[in-house]
Amino acid sequence: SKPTLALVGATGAVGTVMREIISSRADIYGEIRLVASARSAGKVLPVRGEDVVVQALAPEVFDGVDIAIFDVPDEVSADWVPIAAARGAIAIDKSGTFRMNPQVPLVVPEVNPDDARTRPLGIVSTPNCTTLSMMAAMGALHAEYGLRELVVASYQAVSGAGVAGSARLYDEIEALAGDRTIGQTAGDVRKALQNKLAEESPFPAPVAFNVVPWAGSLKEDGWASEELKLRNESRKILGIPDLKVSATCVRVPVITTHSLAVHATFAGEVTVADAHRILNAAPTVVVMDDPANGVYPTPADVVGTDPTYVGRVRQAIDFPNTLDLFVCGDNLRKGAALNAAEIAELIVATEF
Ligand code: 11C
Repeated sequence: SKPTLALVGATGAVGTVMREIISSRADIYGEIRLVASARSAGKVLPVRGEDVVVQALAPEVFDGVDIAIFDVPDEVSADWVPIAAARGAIAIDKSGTFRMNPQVPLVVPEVNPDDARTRPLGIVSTPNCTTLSMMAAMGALHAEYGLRELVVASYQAVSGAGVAGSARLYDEIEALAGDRTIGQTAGDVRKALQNKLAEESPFPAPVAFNVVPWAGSLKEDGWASEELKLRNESRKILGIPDLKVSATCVRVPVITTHSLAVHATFAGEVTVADAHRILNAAPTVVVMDDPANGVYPTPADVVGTDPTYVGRVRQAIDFPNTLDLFVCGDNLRKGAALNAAEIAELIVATEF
């Protein structure tokens, strides 16, 4: 019989996209349960064209569940993912809680599908959306060239911070719209927002008319958690424990779709033509790279779609083994819901 699926965090930014994705892909599930915090319990939400009543998170909701996809804050996953696994569900977790646990595989189906088979804790983790946004492309290039170093700058969309992140950018733009004097004096955007918006921002600085060199929480030596996740998760997914990685994560006024400027160094010399060939052969990567005709990926042009887009591929002038490229990926789709759905599909196809 078809497996029973539970979507935990069904009402959040990713949960909403998850319901859409599950509804539009092959119908491989029997029952689908929607689960959320007690606050959202009782809501009726559509999935696969049916209205489903959201259940409050409780141990019993996992009884009879084969696969539980979690998209909830780290601390909620820490408590509830083991409960789901103990009740017999295969838990696919989007939080940061278990990703670096050596007993938990961290899976991108295009890159390391076989890792999903070994799950001593009954848990599979899905990576951070910033890491994921470049992984299909980097995995393909690594398989051919042997990746040695990554230097990355991210341009992260506000929906990476959830529904509150998107709401904040819309609110800020609305609050500042029409004022053609704004953005010309130090601190004027911040001051105007303090006067006009009562709610506290999820971001440490204005994100409208601005870029913010910060994403995540403060870690040692001044690193932001997102920058360390990019390093640690890339190493684990690609299976290169000593991969050299350095990242700077930046929040930009984009609603959805993360972008990354990547400086990737390989074991030997690389060419743009060869990189195009490798990337074109990767089924989930789309190459948009014709700058003479204004063709390169931008978040506004690719948001809401599934592939990883790559453009601006250049052989670094002073580094013969290095490619510079620009990658865009929808942080709610491949960056989150889609990758989790693909892991579930992989497990169902091979084990059910
Ligand atoms: C952001 N990438 O854009 C983050 C959100 O480890 O899954 C996801 C954090 C994570 O803010």
